[in-house]
Amino acid sequence: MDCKDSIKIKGLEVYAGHGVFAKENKEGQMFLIDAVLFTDIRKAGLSDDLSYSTDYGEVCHFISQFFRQQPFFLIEAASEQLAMEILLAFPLIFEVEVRIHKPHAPIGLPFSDVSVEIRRGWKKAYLGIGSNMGDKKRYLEEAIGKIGNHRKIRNVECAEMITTAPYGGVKQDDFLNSAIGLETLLTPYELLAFLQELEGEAGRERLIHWGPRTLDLDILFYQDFLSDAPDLTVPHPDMENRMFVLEPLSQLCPYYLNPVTGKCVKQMLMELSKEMEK
Ligand code: A4P
Ligand code: MG
Repeated sequence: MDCKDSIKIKGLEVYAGHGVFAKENKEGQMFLIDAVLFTDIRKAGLSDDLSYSTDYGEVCHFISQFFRQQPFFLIEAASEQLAMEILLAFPLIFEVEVRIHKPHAPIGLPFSDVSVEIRRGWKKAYLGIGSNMGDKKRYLEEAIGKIGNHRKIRNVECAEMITTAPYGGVKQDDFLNSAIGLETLLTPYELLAFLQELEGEAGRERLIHWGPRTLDLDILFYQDFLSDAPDLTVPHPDMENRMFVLEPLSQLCPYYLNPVTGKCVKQMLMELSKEMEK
């Protein structure tokens, strides 16, 4: 989301028991909360209709209630959980900045304030999915179902499933492949860990590199995240050589740009098709 519109809440007072000391949990103290809600305001602005926006009064009550219901040791934890819950409860907010002030923290020195500030939001990601063992269609469908049921994943869309010849030189059965688009509150590494959990649940064994598998899930793109770490390389470094990736991906996001090469999915697909005709 490129939209820079926001609704700002400043200095919401909430009396709560967060802190590492038992006295803080028992007696409580005053916290001040600021929140910036990033949301597209255009439609509400033109129509003057609240149903196209998020009611900031409702958000304030939500924050106040959440903040009082469970004591955290750390304001870091309180901000993290609060940001997630706001994003889950108010779907039009695509990003949120939360700042928690603890001006009466028991520091034992004169000071005016201490605060923690974080920014969290929904990120767009695209995955490649494949199987070439057992009931391939069921493995794909089950994984897609589990991805859709994850609390921190929404708006899951799938390309058609296509049968593809094995790529990479290992003699093996044909694959069933597809691509998945989604929005997530998971970080790239949290998303990878979740996908590896799903591969494990499908009985995936890592015997031969590029060999047969019940389920393979790769992160192709994750918003503007770039990484060349061996345990997570994003964008997927070999995507432009893989018809079984580009074909389904081009159904979902033909004009999505690979931030490394500057080429969109459709262009990569056209170039690979030409290459293969030679
Ligand atoms: N890893 C690094 N980057 C990523 C990423 N972006 N997404 C690491 C997911 N994982 C990533 O993967 C090995 C390691 O890659 C993981 O530990 C992870 O931390 P793996 O799935 O355990 O092993 P692998 O699948 O043998 O290797 P790799 O490189 O993932 O293989 P690919 O690239 O998935 O290719 N032919 C057709 N027609 N259709 C296919 O789907 N798939 C492959 C496997 C070969 N030929 C195919 C197909
Ligand atoms: Mg893989």
